[in-house]
Amino acid sequence: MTERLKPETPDPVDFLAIDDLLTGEERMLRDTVRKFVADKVTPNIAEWFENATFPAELVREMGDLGLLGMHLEGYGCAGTSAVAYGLACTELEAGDSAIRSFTSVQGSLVMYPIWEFGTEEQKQQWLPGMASGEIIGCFGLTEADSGSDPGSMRTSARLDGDEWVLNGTKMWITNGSIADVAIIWAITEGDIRGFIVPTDTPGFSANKIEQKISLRASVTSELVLEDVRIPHDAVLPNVTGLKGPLSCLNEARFGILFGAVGAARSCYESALTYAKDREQFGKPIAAFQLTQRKLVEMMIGVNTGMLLALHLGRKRDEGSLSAEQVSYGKLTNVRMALDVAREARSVLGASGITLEYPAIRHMNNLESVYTYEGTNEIHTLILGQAITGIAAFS
Ligand code: TGC
Ligand code: FAD
Repeated sequence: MTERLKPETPDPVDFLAIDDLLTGEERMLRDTVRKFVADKVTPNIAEWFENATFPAELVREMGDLGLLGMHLEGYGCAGTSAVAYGLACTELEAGDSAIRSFTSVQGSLVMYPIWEFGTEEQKQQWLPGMASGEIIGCFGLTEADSGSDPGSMRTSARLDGDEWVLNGTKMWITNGSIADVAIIWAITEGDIRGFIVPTDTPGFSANKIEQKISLRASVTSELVLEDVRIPHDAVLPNVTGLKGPLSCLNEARFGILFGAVGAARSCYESALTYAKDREQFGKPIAAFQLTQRKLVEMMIGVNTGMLLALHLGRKRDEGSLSAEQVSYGKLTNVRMALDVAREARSVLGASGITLEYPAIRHMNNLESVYTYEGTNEIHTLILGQAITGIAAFS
């Protein structure tokens, strides 16, 4: 312990110098995505949010940047590390949770099951077009009466000659009304199976859910399947049971635990800048102890959230990450991000209720992120089961 401490004050945002823990390649990718968000998302996101518009024109660009299915190998996918995928999610969600959501659904919930559980023909047919952004996918697991408990789903699939016939309704489906293809999870004789359903198949329809106050720049839909007939080889052959969709959720939850840090960082940066500029009682509001406490709590949240994400990402890259540890990250970082967003909103005062600043938009978005991909309560119970050995879901 003879080394002296560094005399420089740490960076106000990357206070723990977590950047130093990234490789040059990881920093380069992160900076590329950060620039994409700064150029294409940030200038327009308030308008998209206000008008409830998803920027479909960005999908091809995300494909060109290699962001779609980026952690998968082959079939036109970039084949990056898990950490690189996570860092991209952080930057995309700093722009808006809707943009990260799109990427999660496309890569982790639609491309991943085809890549992991599909035949070679299915991979060749769907993955390259999805990686480039020509084909958009959605993931139908949740139903109106089966949210946290997807095992109670009622959507059914039965074999009729050499065709599957699907019936049922899926609810709250991201990308539903803009998707070219849907992964539909349905009950067959006794077990849950996954099906690749082109959305122009007769009997398939999607209804956009209106009047959302959260994730307004993302499309969320109800999917209706009425005697939808698809070929017998449209089933994902290499998985049966709930572990099929739950394996996909592990992938997407991993992206979220990184993504939430981006939303939190955006809120913190905005509050910090504002607090240094805004004067009341003759001095910047950043000079008040109560404001400094808020800023410090936000900074700690962002930095510890990033450290946690990076730790879990490194574990994933070395093959030692468990699903329960993903739950730990999703629960902790989304809760942190929501706290940071609410605190940032308060620092911004009245200005904080407008879309001129990002805090209230992130705050509203994060209410969805808190609920989807396993609610805060479900992840608490997953952790409870992990430490006690007792399942308390029902
Ligand atoms: P349980 O009996 O515990 O397990 C059934 C089978 O699944 C296996 N399993 C897993 N496999 C892989 N990964 C995991 N994380 C797994 N968890 C469990 C398990 O081993 C078992 O396998 P087997 O071979 O014995 O059959 O299942 P359960 O019915 O008691 O439910 C457990 C529970 C509650 C944790 C699970 O159902 C759950 O996670 N519920 C939350 C549902 C959820 O997260 N839905 C998300 C829908 S998609 C979405 O929200 C997209 S948002 C997209 C965006 O815009 O970003
Ligand atoms: P419920 O399961 O009804 O839960 C309501 C409340 O009860 C929650 O607080 C919950 O934590 C609590 N609760 C439930 N069970 C328990 C328990 N055992 N113990 C204690 N508390 C419990 N789904 C998809 O399949 N694909 C998608 O693309 C998709 N995108 C989405 C996009 C958005 C914007 C939103 C909001 C949702 C999306 N979902 C999607 C659905 C999402 O996964 C579900 O909303 C989520 O799983 C929770 O289900 P639920 O809303 O039915 O709530």
